Amino acid sequence: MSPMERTLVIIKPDGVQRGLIGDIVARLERRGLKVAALKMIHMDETLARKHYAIHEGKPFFEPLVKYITSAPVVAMVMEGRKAIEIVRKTLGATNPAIAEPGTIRADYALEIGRNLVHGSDGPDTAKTEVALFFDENEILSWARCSDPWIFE
Ligand code: IDP
Ligand code: MG
Repeated sequence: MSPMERTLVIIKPDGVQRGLIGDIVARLERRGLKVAALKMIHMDETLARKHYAIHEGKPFFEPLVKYITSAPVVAMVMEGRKAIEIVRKTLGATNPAIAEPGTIRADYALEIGRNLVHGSDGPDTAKTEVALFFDENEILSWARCSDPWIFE
């Protein structure tokens, strides 16, 4: 059986501004993923540049930093077996225009530069991104009464 994973999810400024926090959290939660940490923050430029460091130098990097720091975001740690891959699949392709219907990006967004949500793309990035946004004591290990009905 695959081990429990933790992954970072961010509801980006467009998701917050458009009143979609509840819908986005609900979609992830109702799949069975467990919220291990959640907070609203206004990302500063230093955090944004660190978080998106891999994209530095690309044409969309500066607009991306501007977008992600333009207004508050909601940062979450989601937990579950295969949580990293499951979150990515639930969010959909980076470009909402070609994301599969039924994914968050396809159902709520149109453009790549306003794609609502972030999800870590692998075990290494999940670890570093979670640590970038949350102190260890902000992440809760808790028994959810529905766990045995979700995890075999
Ligand atoms: P991901 O968020 O699906 O992992 P990445 O390729 O890591 O996608 O890109 C990070 C973020 O940068 C995207 O979610 C999107 O907000 C933005 N981005 C990526 N490519 C483009 C682009 O071509 N134009 C505008 N923004 C982009
Ligand atoms: Mg990425």
